[in-house]
Amino acid sequence: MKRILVTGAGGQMGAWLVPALRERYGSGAVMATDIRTPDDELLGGGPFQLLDCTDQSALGHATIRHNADAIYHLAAILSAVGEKDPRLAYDVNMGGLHAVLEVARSQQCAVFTPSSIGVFGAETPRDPTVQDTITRPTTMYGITKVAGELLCDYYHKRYDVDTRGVRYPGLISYGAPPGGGTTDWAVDIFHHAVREGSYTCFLGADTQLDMMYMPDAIWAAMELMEADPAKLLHRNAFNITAMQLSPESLTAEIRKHLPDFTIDYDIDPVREAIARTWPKRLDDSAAREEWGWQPDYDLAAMTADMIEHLTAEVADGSDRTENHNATE
Ligand code: NAD
Ligand code: AKB
Repeated sequence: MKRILVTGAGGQMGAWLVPALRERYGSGAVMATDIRTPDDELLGGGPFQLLDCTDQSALGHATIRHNADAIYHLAAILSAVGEKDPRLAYDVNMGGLHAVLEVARSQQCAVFTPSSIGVFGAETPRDPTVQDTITRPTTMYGITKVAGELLCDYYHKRYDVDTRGVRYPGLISYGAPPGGGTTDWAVDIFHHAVREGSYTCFLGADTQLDMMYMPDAIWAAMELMEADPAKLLHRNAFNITAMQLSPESLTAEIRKHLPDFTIDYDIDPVREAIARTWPKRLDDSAAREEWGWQPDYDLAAMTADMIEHLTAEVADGSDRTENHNATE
């Protein structure tokens, strides 16, 4: 029987991961925590505690009280917000992870930490980006993610903490809005397409990035944490991918459902510059070989599902579009 604590549970990923964990392990077995209180319905009921993940003492007490044997550490400052406030990104991303790993070491917890395509930089081959390649990012977010991968490796080798993680590409979902990343356009575009029929994009029309639909991202996190440890050679930093998108290719797919949808461009130089250092296409063969990763959703299936759900949300007035870390 697993007992799990989730940090940053009120964000884009937590809104999907917490209900999925609760369905698999039981509602009371999953303690959701965040520095802000999310909407009640977002996490589907079950225990919640306000918690700053950089506060190691509070995190330790919460872990002991909940008798947790695994921590899913989602709390982070994403790339675009991180470029606005690099100090905050460093403090939360490094301080939070260090606190989580120290608590995990003393309480014998397993740890899942998402890494990101943000670990790659201008010197990395972009198409494809193989598993073991140059990781010299140009953003504070990327720097904390590379350092985070190394820190997780260190705690595993030195203290035998069962640390695991994946490098997510941009994640697309309905439900909670995205938290201030370079890939947020691929979520925003759907909300605007369904509500207004038009979207002004902050990346260029042909700027291609690697992407994934949230149900696959959630499956990856849960499956990796259940995988046979003896087979995990790249335990803290598996490349995983599902699809490759540019604003113009996603627009073409959306128009199959909403033929009148229009897009124009008002390019944000900061996010465009970041995107041009990130992979166009990841090579995820290590994840496929070592723990059986494979995505369910391609571009067509993801687009159809997003539009169906957002159309229903707009009709019943429940769509959430407010980005809690909006960078504009
Ligand atoms: P998000 O910004 O939507 O959510 C992060 C959550 O962390 C927020 O609810 C925020 O309130 C919380 N938080 C911030 N500071 C905190 C603190 N000091 N203590 C506790 N909570 C704090 O991010 P997300 O999209 O849900 O990302 C989850 C993880 O996945 C992050 O590690 C992120 O780097 C990674 N990731 C996300 C994407 C993506 O496209 N969403 C892609 C790659 C990797
Ligand atoms: C961001 O754009 O910062 C995130 C990520 C890819 O890590 N979505």
